[in-house]
Amino acid sequence: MDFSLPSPDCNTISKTYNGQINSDLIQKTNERYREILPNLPRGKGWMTEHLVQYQGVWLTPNAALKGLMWVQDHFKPRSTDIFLATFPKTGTTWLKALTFATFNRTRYGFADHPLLTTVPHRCLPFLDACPNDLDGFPSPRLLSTHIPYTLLPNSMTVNRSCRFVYICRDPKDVLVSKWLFMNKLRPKELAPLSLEEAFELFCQGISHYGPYWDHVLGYWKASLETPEKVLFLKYEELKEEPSVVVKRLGEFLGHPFSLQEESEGVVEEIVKLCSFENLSNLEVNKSSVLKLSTQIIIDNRHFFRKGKVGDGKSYLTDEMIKRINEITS
Ligand code: PAP
Repeated sequence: MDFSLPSPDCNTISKTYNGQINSDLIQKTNERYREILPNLPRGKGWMTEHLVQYQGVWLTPNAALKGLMWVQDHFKPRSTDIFLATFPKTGTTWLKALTFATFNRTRYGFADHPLLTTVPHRCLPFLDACPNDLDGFPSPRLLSTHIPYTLLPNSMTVNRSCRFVYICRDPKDVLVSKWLFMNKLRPKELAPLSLEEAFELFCQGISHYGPYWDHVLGYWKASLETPEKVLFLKYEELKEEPSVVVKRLGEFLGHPFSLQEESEGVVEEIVKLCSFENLSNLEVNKSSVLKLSTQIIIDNRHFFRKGKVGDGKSYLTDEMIKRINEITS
């Protein structure tokens, strides 16, 4: 299996998909993008100068907006597709590792597992980056997305063809994790974002794929309506009882753990393999980089900071905590 992310450069929407998209259609999406961009509401960006608001969600004007339009216009889901859906900084890296390891557990041994030498982000292609070679992936495909449930095309949701694993996290921890991460990636020519600014933006919903609360609610409602299609997980529960959650994940993915696997400790092996302590100390995650596009290259180590529950509170004032809790309740 090829673990490399399929050419995710979104600078132009120029990729063909499954050989089914003709250039006229791509051209139309490009034209629509150029037409709408100047008129979209703008907000201050975290990693880029601005974010733009499109269909109620805040996106980077280049990669994320083009990615969403590409998905809405051109993505051809398969009924067997399984998506790992997340809001950034809620546990994507961890859940990618757990999902990949659970799904492929009969394929790879733990001693020479691909996750020992591959950053989890490379194991699940990122849909929003307009991958153009997904047809090479055998079914069922494991993919990832940050797109809010309500903005996904009907072919993925209304017809209920795809399955989604979603993870949410305490917004205080998401905000702080995101603020620290984004400032590391923020171009030198832009002044660092202060915590106060980041807090205001986050509360107003102006953050990648935000508002955060709308993102969570979209998947939460879908999980209530069709629990067999949307598995809704919490970072905090995963920290508390990883084995219980991994077993639920196995069932949802259609690969429940057998009694024999349980007695042989396979669940615990997966939890250990994907633990923060293990992943963050691997050479690949300490010293390699993830190239998301020609402009965006991220040190893998930035995906692993503390991996704790409640760390956000130590950065925020009492007033900030109160306000964010009020929005959440
Ligand atoms: P992404 O959106 O950039 O992919 P994502 O993986 O969703 O980021 O979130 C990163 C957070 O998950 C970090 O949290 P922190 O800043 O509060 O520390 C990161 O440390 C945490 N994380 C990464 N891997 C793991 C893991 N194996 N177990 C627990 N937490 C993890």
